[in-house]
Amino acid sequence: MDRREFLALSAAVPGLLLAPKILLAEAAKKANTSRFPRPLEPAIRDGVKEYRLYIAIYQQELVPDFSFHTLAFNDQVPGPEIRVKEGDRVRVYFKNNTELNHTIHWHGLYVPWRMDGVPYVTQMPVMPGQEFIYEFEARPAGTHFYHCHWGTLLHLQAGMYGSLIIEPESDTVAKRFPYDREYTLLYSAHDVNYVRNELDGMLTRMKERMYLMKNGRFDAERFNLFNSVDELKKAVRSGYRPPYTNNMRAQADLPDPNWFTVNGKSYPETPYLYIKTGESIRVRLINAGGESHYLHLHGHDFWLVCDDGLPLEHPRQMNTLHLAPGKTHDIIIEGNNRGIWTFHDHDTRRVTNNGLYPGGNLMVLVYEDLPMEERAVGQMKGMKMEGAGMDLLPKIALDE
Ligand SMILES: [Cu+2]
Repeated sequence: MDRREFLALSAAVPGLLLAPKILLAEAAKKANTSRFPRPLEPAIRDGVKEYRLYIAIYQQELVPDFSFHTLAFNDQVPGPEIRVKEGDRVRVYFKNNTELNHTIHWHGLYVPWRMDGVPYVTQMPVMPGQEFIYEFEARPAGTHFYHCHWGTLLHLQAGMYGSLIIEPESDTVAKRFPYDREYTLLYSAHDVNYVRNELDGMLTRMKERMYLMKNGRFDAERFNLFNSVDELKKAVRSGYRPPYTNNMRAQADLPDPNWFTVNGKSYPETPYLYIKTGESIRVRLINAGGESHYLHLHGHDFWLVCDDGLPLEHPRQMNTLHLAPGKTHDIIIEGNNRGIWTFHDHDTRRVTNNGLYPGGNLMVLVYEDLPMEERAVGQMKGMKMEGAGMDLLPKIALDE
């Protein structure tokens, strides 16, 4: 196959993924359920909901034929969804099956401080091979998430995040906006080169450290380990150079994300939001990454109903929502404008895959009741195009 043939094929095939007739096929709808976080089933012991989470190295495919190495809870990116009722007693057995340290932080929850998952502040890191048991009461109700709090700059974008939904005793959102179905969307941004280099470097240092420890030749200073600020200051006075002094070395590279995901996938693998005319859907938006997103829905205003899991006293309508890092927002979309509509970051850098548009967190809201005669461009009124039956949505030009 020459380049021309390849481009012709690559332009045609991903475009087909979004062709309306395929989007609306039963098989596509069924396959779409795998694009949302999988719920984790608890074991009930003495009235406590017990969950088992483990962390291991995993390979996540972002789009066809592009994978990167990640750290994943239970071999899933995002991690499995934990869904409990307000006030439930929750126990999580967390097993570390990697060569790196980790913890779990319960973002937005009122846990006892020793359960907060901040290494060296609330607990010792969960070291390779160790298990740590987290236990807390599920409060407050709402859309939350969990994530690793060790080496967060790396571990968070490397896949260590998952949704944690606490259902309220009385759902004020459902009372005011009765909804027919709901979806959870976790946003993230990844510098895959950074993740690869960092994971590589960390594993190498870890091996070296373990070797030196075993042979009694471990030097804490060489690994930048100090028991207190005073100890660090003393070392500096006697000639130790902290790694952040840039006069001695190049500045550390901060991640510069080049892949943007929703539920661990980039367009055209992102999930579809299915809706029907007259239905309302609730969408739980979680920003588990380090970038700000400006999410815009075409053809509709939606209702912003929750902020950080807390129901708003005065829900308001909008079509573009700022989802800052660490935020969760719940929105209600009312099915009142039949069609196929894009829902995407209006910061257009984030609808690219390694710099190529379209990609990233581009998604589609799909009306299941779109009539057959409206499904192909060539049959739309007032539009003259060659080749009847062309796709409604842009094809992917991989070399643009
Ligand atoms: Cu971690």
